[in-house]
Amino acid sequence: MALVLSLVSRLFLLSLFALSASAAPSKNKTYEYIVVGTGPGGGPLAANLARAGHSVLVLEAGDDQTENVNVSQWINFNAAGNDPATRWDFFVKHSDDEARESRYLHSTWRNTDGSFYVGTTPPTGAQRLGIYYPRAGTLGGCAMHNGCLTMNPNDFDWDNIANITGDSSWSAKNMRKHLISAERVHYAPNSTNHGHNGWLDMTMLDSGFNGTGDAPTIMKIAAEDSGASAEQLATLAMRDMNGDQPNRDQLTGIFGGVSHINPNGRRSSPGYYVRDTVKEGKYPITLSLNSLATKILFSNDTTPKAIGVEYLQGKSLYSADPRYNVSDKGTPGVAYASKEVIISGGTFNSPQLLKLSGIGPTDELKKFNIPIIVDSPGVGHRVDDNYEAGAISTAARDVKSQGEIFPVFLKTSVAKIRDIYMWCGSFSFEGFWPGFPGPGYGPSQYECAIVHMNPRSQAGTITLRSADPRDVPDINLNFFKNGEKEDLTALLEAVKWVRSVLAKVKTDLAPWTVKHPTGTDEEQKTYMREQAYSHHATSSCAIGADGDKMAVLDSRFRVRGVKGLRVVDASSFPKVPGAFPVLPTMMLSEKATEDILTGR
Ligand SMILES: Cc1cc2nc3c(=O)[nH]c(=O)nc-3n(C[C@H](O)[C@H](O)[C@H](O)COP(=O)(O)OP(=O)(O)OC[C@H]3O[C@@H](n4cnc5c(N)ncnc54)[C@H](O)[C@@H]3O)c2cc1C
Ligand SMILES: *[C@@H]1O[C@H](CO)[C@@H](O)[C@H](O)[C@H]1NC(C)=O
Ligand SMILES: *[C@@H]1O[C@H](CO)[C@@H](O)[C@H](O)[C@H]1NC(C)=O
Ligand SMILES: *[C@@H]1O[C@H](CO)[C@@H](O)[C@H](O)[C@H]1NC(C)=O
Ligand SMILES: *[C@@H]1O[C@H](CO)[C@@H](O)[C@H](O)[C@H]1NC(C)=O
Ligand SMILES: *[C@@H]1O[C@H](CO)[C@@H](O)[C@H](O)[C@H]1NC(C)=O
Ligand SMILES: *[C@@H]1O[C@H](CO)[C@@H](O)[C@H](O)[C@H]1NC(C)=O
Ligand SMILES: CC(=O)N[C@H]1CO[C@H](CO)[C@@H](O)[C@@H]1O
Repeated sequence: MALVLSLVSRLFLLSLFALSASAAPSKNKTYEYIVVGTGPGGGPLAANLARAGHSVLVLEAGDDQTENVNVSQWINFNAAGNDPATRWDFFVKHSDDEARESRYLHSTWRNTDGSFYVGTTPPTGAQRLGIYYPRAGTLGGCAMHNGCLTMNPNDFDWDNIANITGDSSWSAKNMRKHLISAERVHYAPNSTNHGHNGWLDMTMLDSGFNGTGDAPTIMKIAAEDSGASAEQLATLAMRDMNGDQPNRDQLTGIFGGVSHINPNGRRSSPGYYVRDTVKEGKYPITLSLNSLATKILFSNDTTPKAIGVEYLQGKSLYSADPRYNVSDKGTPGVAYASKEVIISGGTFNSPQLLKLSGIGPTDELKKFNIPIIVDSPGVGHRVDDNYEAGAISTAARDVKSQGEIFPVFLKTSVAKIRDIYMWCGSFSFEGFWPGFPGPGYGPSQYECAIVHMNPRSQAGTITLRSADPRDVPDINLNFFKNGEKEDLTALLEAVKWVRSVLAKVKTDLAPWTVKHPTGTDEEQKTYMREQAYSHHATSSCAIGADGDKMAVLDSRFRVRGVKGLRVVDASSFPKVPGAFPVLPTMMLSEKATEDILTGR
């Protein structure tokens, strides 16, 4: 009886605590740290700081959908990506060339009745929105609806940050410890170069290499066509994508795909880490959901210090949210930080918030009468992204598959290190639009989805449309502005590699019918130049060298020109890291934790 009672009262206390821990911040309360955004950048950092005993207020614009099955069951990721409960709809341009934009096959338009039209011949009266670019405005950010694929980037990508900043803590060798601190690896149980006690479950996807479907046939040829032998397939298929093999940037061919999923198919992500840190009830963390940060507040010192954040409380207050209602204006709030404010709103929102708060290019801020705190021309500039393209065909019969995929790296003739990542299987993925990825090509479809890891153009811009924090910014990714020739050569080589593998398949899957891209080499390049897509935008508040006026941050994530303010998320990378940014962003969050806790 006593036991039961004490259990009941403990549960009661726990729930009371959890309630207060997740309630809205009281008026004008001061915390040591305020973190804006709970994605892969902000989420782990906020939880880590609280676990280290520091008081943290976390402002997250979205709500808690961690038990929505679209989100929690990884396999539902396409439904999650379309779920209005988590979705933020952005629309971007790939260039300033109107004619080129109008040839984008999945351009999205708003019909007069409010619904979407996707295509190139819109009904009369439809308003062009642009190229759909999904994000998630929810506890855990885009890691709550993404595909969960991870890649520790090429060593070059980390070493390059060390080189440009002169800060050796960014070396690939050192960054590995931040992978280890985050992960709980399930596919390498005894490995000493992986973590086993972290918050991030990591499993290896089944590629079907030893299954009864068509995967083994295709994979054996792929192994041979990438310089190995068919007999090595089992070893290659289990090869660790996130290992620390010597000279790994030169390793090409088939690898095992690693994902942030637990062994039962449940998504593992920063959203769960933050939620559980609050739930445990023993850390000084206050999670304020439905709270859209609108302005960073500064002291009037010669070098201004970030002292707090203004926000609006209410559901769906950001206009990218499909449930947005312009007449629901939210309740204003303010909170103060005695130590630091950390912005982790993601690549589109972090630069928007800096600009609204007076940090950005002077000319742009003046247009909107925003008082200038720091003239920082790099905010919202040099935005980077992976280029993606799908080499897609249909087979002569249905492909036997249970949805398995296998990853391949290539090093093309224009690169010094591996520059292409592909994942192959019976699916169709040709970009994003409302309702993606459908309708597809039926059960005979087969695709290698191509990711260009090191695009040479880095010229995207994110600019304010207005001074209204609920408005979305203008986004132009300026694809292929520089290095077009080399990047299209690399993409075409990847397509040709896929074609050559499929051409060697001698089973009744042959003959294959090419769907995209088709035609001569030049026609295929033109197709990819105009139809390439992306969903890994980074670098809009980038780290860079002292003396580089476009460097928004120093190597410790500190916003140049002010005190007490950092940006920690995908926007902080000087260049897009590898093929998949989610793991590098979580590693960056772990690194920022160390920098902050050690007073750097
Ligand atoms: C459909 C899809 C699939 C993807 N698949 C993969 C994949 O398989 N592998 C991979 O590596 N990457 C993938 N990505 C990309 C990856 O998820 C992102 O690069 C990553 O989540 C970026 O993390 P972040 O912390 O910078 O930003 P985000 O994840 O965007 O998080 C930002 C958070 O901040 C909140 N926020 C923004 N502004 C404010 C504000 N003003 N006030 C309060 N809160 C705010 C948002 O609600 C959000 O929760 C995918 C992305 C999408 C959209
Ligand atoms: C899952 O997402 C779809 C949209 O993709 C939505 O229609 C459905 O209601 C969502 N399911 C749940 C359980 O929220
Ligand atoms: C970093 O700098 C060293 C020394 O200049 C050079 O050898 C190396 O190639 C550079 N690495 C990267 C990734 O830029
Ligand atoms: C890991 O180590 C344990 C205990 O030493 C051993 O039983 C197990 O077989 C090892 N697993 C692998 C995959 O090597
Ligand atoms: C395929 O190989 C994996 C890894 O070695 C093993 O766990 C699995 O049981 C194998 N499956 C089949 C069908 O043989
Ligand atoms: C800074 O000065 C302005 C103008 O005098 C004032 O409105 C503002 O409250 C001051 N801010 C702080 C933090 O003292
Ligand atoms: C928007 O909110 C207003 C005020 O709360 C309400 O009257 C209106 O019906 C809402 N509009 C929609 C489309 O829900
Ligand atoms: C407007 C207001 O009351 N501001 C106060 C909020 O709390 C901080 C820290 O306690 C004070 O310094 C402000 O004056």
